[in-house]
Amino acid sequence: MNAGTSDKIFAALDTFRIELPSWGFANTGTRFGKFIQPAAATTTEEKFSDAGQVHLLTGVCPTVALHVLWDCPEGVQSTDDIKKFADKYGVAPGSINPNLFQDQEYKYGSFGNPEPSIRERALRHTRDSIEIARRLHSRDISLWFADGSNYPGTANIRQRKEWFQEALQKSHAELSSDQRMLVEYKPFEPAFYHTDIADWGMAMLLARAAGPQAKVLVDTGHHYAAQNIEQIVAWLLSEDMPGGFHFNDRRYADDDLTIGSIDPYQVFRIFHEIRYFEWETSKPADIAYMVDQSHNLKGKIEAMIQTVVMAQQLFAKAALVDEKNLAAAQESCALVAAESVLQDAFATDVRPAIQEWRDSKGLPKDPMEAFRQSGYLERITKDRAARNSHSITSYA
Ligand code: RM4
Ligand code: MN
Ligand code: MN
Repeated sequence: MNAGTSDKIFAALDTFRIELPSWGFANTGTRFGKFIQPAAATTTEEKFSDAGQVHLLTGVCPTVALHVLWDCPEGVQSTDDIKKFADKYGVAPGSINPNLFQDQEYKYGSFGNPEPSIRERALRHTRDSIEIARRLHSRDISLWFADGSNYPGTANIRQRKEWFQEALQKSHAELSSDQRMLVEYKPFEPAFYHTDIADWGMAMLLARAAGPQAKVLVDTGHHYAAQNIEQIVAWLLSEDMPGGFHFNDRRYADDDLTIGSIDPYQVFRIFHEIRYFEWETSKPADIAYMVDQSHNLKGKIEAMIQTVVMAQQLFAKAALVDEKNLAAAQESCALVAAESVLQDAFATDVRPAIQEWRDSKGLPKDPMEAFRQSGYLERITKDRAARNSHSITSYA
């Protein structure tokens, strides 16, 4: 590898940060069963401790996303504790995720519920979440809705769109000037006939209607199979609308598998579209990279380290795309040449350069090995096993 190539990788890695989800460290499962891991985190403090460990070894995960219902049991009052955990474990609170899907009241929806008092309750929870974010100096409030219906004719789709618009506008009005609201979409699950915010176009229209600080969040698992996600990203970039990513991989539905485990080329293509936009416009894209994965069978901390390492590799590969050559090849319709620019970058083994980069930052060259050597897993397994054997809760 020549010096120019490793310089490009170093420069790219210097800018790359990815947020960990608190819920990725907790016990989880499928609708058929929960598999309890003795080392799983059951408290917010333990989630901070585990996220802190991943950041300590990788150096690129300074923030942890919080789910309000699962991580802030006392609501706004929980923020004092959370600040303490952040100081103690060396990771700051990141995006704040209101929970508008779990309470019994939300059986028929939250912002889209026909009952005004439930829409009001959902708005109150969103307001509280914005206040939590303000107290924690978190910039992003990340909104995902389970709202939808299971059978044709059972919901007034247009009316619900109006309700969503109204509630999102009211939520936007609560934001401080430095905060953002991210609107996530998902085509199905838990609703199986219609989902109120089913795709990027719906999310974008609603975000636009809500106000200038509202942007779209792309969860890579929230598309129909075969959807061209990087095209969505390119369109959002050209509309100044991407706000963040929830990364995970999938084979069938919203599988929440490890990034790059099924289709690493897709993640590379997404990163490439973002970098190509930055190269062409000389503007940094203001996008938060976040992980949204829950690992049922893999060890949770190992899975997160594996995720971060893979994300860095794919980002570094995307940094090797020769934009000038690509633009020229596109311009002259040199199809094979253009495609090869991407393929050459993707085929480069960036791992040695990434190891050097870690070394230059005083980080372990191999974070997974360092984790296995650290004794952390043995320690938490001992501390947590007894409690976990009685616990069957997921996420929280
Ligand atoms: C949803 C969506 C949200 C996440 C929840 C747990 O499918 O991806 O972002 O907060 O799952
Ligand atoms: Mn998500
Ligand atoms: Mn999801």
